[in-house]
Amino acid sequence: MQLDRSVIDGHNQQRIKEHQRKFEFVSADVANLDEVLQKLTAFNIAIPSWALGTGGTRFGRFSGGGEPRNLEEKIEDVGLLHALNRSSGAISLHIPWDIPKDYKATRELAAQYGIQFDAVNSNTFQDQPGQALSYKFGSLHHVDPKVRKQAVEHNIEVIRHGVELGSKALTVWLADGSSFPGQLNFRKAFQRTLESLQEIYQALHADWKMLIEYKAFEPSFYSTTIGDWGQSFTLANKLGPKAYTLVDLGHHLANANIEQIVSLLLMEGKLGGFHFNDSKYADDDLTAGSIKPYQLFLIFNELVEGMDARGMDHATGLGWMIDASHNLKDPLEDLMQSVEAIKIAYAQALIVDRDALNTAQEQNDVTQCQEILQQAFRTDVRPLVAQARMTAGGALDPVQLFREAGIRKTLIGSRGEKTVATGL
Ligand code: LRH
Ligand code: MN
Repeated sequence: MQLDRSVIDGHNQQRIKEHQRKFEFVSADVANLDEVLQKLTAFNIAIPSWALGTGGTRFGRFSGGGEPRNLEEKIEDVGLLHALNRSSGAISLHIPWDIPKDYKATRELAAQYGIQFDAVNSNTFQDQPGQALSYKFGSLHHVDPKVRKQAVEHNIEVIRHGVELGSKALTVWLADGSSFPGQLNFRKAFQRTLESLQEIYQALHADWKMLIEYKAFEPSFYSTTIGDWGQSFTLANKLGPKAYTLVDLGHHLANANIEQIVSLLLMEGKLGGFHFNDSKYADDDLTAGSIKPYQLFLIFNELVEGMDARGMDHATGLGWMIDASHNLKDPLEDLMQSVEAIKIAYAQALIVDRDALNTAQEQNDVTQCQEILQQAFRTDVRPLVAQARMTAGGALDPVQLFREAGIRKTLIGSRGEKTVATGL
């Protein structure tokens, strides 16, 4: 479904007065306004192909209507998001959930919507129909070299799909671990994982990255072989310059200081990208910024400081992706809220008075340090994000326009009430 330009213009026309009043108010105090708006306009977050339908838990799944039935409709939905917020210009595919039937047609459809292909994700955490060997006891760390070989070949096949689509990164997340003490030899499991990743690493093209995603637990409930940043960092260092860590915000133990982890991985040149979401308890995969917006701001505060220290381009220097699951909300509304929350946190980090903060830190003026950070966090930057979005051709209020235009109703009309999207 293509959104007509006039629909967005009409929506913005109704809101322009109120927007300009709020924009003038906040921008009056933003010293680096043009830089902030330029950076916000350039900042896009990739949409996970597996989160365009209703998610579920083991206790149930309450599907909404009009969900994408295939890869083509998933690309259309990301195109819709991008038309509304001009900040979702890429899709991250998960293989085998989204195997393209015709690479050329898939590339052309994506180009039609201005959508690129971000990292491709392998899947050795499920057994596929007709699969020779099971991943019940793991994949790259499995005791059986035949199972490891099967998993390595799958990852190499995923790279092949990515190359055909113009992707430049492979994300590897492994459910490999154990659920009972004694079940696993940790040394052998880690060494086998490293050797398997080394074989996959050899298949990477020169301009590709391998993003190693760590996770503390689930579905393994005693140990996870790549369970924290340290294990992912160690593997990335042993593998080589094309290997990096991937930080999924929901994959940490309670109260982990994620912004400090991000600061170190970035300083060491081994931070590859993010899976943004939020959580109260575990890997809840909730809307970004919906539970801990201050943490999201603090993470972007470290990113802006650390990326500037390395002279990295904010928009292209790291992999920016969402990884969420929508059990209750309309998937597209939830994704638009996540993109908005991420850009708000980024905008707040861009208006932090870095010189004043540096001076206060060097003087151990703890109170002043907090005052400076919270001045930025407590600034309502939404008009800045909206201004960047509008000048890029988007809607001033994407969620409201999605509703006003009755887009979900239209999708249900063309796809039906009971359609189910592949994914989690
Ligand atoms: C694992 C994870 C990983 C994906 C999966 C869909 O929890 O975060 O990134 O492969 O979700
Ligand atoms: Mn993830």
